Amino acid sequence: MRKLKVVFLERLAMEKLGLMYISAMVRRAGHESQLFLEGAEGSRFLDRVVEARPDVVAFSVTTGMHRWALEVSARLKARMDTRILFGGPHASYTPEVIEKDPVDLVCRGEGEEAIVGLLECLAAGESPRNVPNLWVKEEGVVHRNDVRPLTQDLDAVPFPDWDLYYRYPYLRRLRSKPLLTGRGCSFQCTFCHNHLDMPVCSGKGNWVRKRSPENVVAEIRELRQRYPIEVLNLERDDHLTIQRDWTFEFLEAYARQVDLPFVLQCRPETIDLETADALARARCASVTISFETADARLRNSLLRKEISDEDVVQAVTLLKERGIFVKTLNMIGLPGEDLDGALETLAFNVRLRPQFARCSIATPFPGTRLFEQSVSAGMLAPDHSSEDYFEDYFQKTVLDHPDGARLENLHKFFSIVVTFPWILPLVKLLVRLPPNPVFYRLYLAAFVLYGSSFAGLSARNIVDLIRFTPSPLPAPKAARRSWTLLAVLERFSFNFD
Ligand code: B12
Ligand code: SF4
Repeated sequence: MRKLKVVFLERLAMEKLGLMYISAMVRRAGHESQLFLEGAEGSRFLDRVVEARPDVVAFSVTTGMHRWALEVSARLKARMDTRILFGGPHASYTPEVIEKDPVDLVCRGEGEEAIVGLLECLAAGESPRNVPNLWVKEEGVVHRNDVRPLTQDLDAVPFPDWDLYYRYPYLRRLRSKPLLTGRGCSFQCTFCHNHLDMPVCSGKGNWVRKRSPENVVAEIRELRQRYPIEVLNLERDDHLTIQRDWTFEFLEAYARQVDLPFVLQCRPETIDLETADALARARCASVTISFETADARLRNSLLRKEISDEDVVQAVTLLKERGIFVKTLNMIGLPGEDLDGALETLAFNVRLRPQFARCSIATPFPGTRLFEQSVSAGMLAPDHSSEDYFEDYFQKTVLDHPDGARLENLHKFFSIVVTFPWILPLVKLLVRLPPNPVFYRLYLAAFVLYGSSFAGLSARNIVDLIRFTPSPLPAPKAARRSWTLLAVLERFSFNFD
């Protein structure tokens, strides 16, 4: 069999587990894989790729960031003959991206089996046009394949190929490492990827899947043997505590076999007395809960969160009583929400007093129900293009919002006001000014402060992250390097002894 080489390209200065899983499969199938991070490679980024002579250049794309991938692909294709493969959320929900010039292949849904199928065909000199999950463009014709059954036994998937990312020393030495205990969430929130994935995978097996606690613990052991790690990041699971029996079994195994603080993300109604106690026993350092908005009507009819105020208050109280830090996730600028509504969400957070209140600007991604709802509300053009999205949801609203500018400004001050509520009267005046780089910098500074105080980031970690973070695409000058840095700091936003 001919040995092939897959080169993954990334803009983010941090790990994507999806790519690590795929890389592990590439290697298991006897092929080579390598990753180049734009920020770390600097001006030699593209030269390094060309020198690596890849058979396939692969990207994991989100909506907005895909423009960077398109641009890099076009520049690469001008310099070498290679195949360009897009996978990840934007490829799954907007596979039509294959119509863009430089893209040859798109993977919808899970990529592990698809990439192996692709490499098998290429190694045998055959066309991959029938490989499930792939859309394949050959001589201008797009071959669209169905999605294969979902991987049901996650224990059978090899552990992520950590070296893909941790060959970069600045990532290896970061104190927290991520891990996934499962895939999928059964709720149908209108802004989230889950309700998009479910129909694509309908009839293909259970969407919500969990690894066995033993398999997770085995991965933690191996991670600890190979890399420095002080906190385990379980925040990448959409909803860690989704299955009650599994949760207790896992926390019990964790408390018995792993002595490491960890952070997670889950729905608030799953935190009752018993769960909170089990979390504390297992050394849980922080729990992230998202209720998005204080307006229960918007939360439960527009967003379909199915979460009550009481659920939130109970979870926050129980966790804080046990010394577990609480982080909330909020969204402002929803269709139907004005500045007063957003201020209510802020006030709710002030009452809850979480250790950190993260806020994003509501962004309806293509395909989501929230996108349709925004179109119906007359706030988004039905043909709003993927090309019009920012790389992140920390900058501007994509909605035609009457309160847009003031909401964008409030977003910049949200976390700061929750920590220092006495500045609210001043902020109410400031939000009337036009959005500007100073506010953005303040927002960034709050994250850095938060990141370094709650995350235990060393000064070196912070310098590294800023250094290796590339600038965003169309962004205000002041936002240079900010967005990824925010994401990175967010990634390390945990507390530990
Ligand atoms: C952890 C996380 C992050 C982390 C790490 C990023 C990452 N993608 O790993 C951080 C904090 C950096 C982050 C940032 C952002 N995120 Co995020 N994030 C997630 C989250 C919760 C988990 C990702 C994960 O590990 N999934 C588990 C792995 C196994 O699945 P996967 O990544 O999808 O990969 C599988 C397949 O997609 C496929 N695949 C993926 N990549 C590739 C590549 C190839 C070549 C192939 C063949 C297959 C393939 O195979 C993988 C294995 O089966 C997801 C929601 C989710 N559960 O997926 C949101 C999610 C990906 N994020 C989202 C968003 C919006 C963002 C931000 C824009 C937010 C912001 N900061 O403003 C940024 C964009 C960052 C970027 N440029 O990619 C959206 C994307 C929506 C969209 N239409 O693009 C999601 C889907 C959440 C949502 N709103 O529904 N995120
Ligand atoms: S509960 Fe969370 S992960 Fe589940 S669908 Fe809603 S937003 Fe997505």
